[in-house]
Amino acid sequence: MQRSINKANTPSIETSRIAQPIGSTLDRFIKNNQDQFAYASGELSQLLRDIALASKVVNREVNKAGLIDIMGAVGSQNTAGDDQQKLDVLANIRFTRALAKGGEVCALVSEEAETFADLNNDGKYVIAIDPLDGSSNIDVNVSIGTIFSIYRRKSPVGTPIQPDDILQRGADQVAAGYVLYGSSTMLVYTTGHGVNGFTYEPTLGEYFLSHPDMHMPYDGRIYSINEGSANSFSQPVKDYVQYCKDQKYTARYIGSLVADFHRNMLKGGIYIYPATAKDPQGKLRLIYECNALAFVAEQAGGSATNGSMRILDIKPDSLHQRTALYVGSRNMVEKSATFV
Ligand code: FDP
Repeated sequence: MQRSINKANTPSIETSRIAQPIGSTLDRFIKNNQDQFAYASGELSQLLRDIALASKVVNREVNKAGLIDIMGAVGSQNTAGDDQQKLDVLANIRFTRALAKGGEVCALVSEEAETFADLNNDGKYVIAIDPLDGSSNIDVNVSIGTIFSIYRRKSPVGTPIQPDDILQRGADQVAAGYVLYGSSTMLVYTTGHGVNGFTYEPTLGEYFLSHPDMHMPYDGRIYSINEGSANSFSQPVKDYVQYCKDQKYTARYIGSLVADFHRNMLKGGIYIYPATAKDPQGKLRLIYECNALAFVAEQAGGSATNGSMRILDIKPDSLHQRTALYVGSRNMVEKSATFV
């Protein structure tokens, strides 16, 4: 007997899930939104493309970790005195090379280098980058990330770079974002007009818009802090952590800032790296870690402070300056400030 097919309930191949468009490519998105930039001459767009390209190369290396000899320490230390991992060094080379080739960047500040790289006096932009954040997670296949901040230089184009070009407040960023090398690879960025997230499709070699106009939940129930260091927290920080427990919040700490931040972006939560006895100024770096995430957080409706002051208002006085960081859902960050 011939089975009757209810045509009305059978989706045609064009309307079925497999034929759905998967969102704009990053390239097209950047192009379509170029006129939002204050100085829309195309260089910032190219710079974002250079970052995306370098991140694809790093993604390839990260995915090969374990198969070829790129895991483990190099035997040297970075500016923080941390052991440099092979992938840290490799990521730094990839990003520096891509940004130097592009020609839009006059100076590059990186976690992996003592001083800034003087790239091209004709470049309009200064970039600060942590090429591979969460180094302690590299060898164990846990999510890691890249963090970047872009500033417009203050000194005239064509002249030597000045300290004021490098030591700008986070509020002066023209763009910032991060790449998360996780169960999928994502690039999330802002140019000061909201936040958009792109997921990498490795077989096509493209980022596609997967998380348009991201908003961080106003409140959340996740707190992320390394409680192993609790003995060296100040009493107010201990009190806030106790408050989180009293509220029956969930503790989640990956130990990769980008991954903890991204989860809180989607689900709501707070990430804290406070001042500790070991790191009285905090551990994280203002210029190439905290500023970018603070900018993204604020653009997504969240908040970021050092406990008492807005991160984006801090005027740095040195390249590798550290700060305490409280970042995440606005209501949680504001609540934490009533303790610390
Ligand atoms: P890592 O030292 O492994 O590079 O940015 C530094 C950072 O990781 C963050 O990604 C992470 O959140 C934090 O430090 C982890 O520090 P603790 O091990 O002290 O918790």
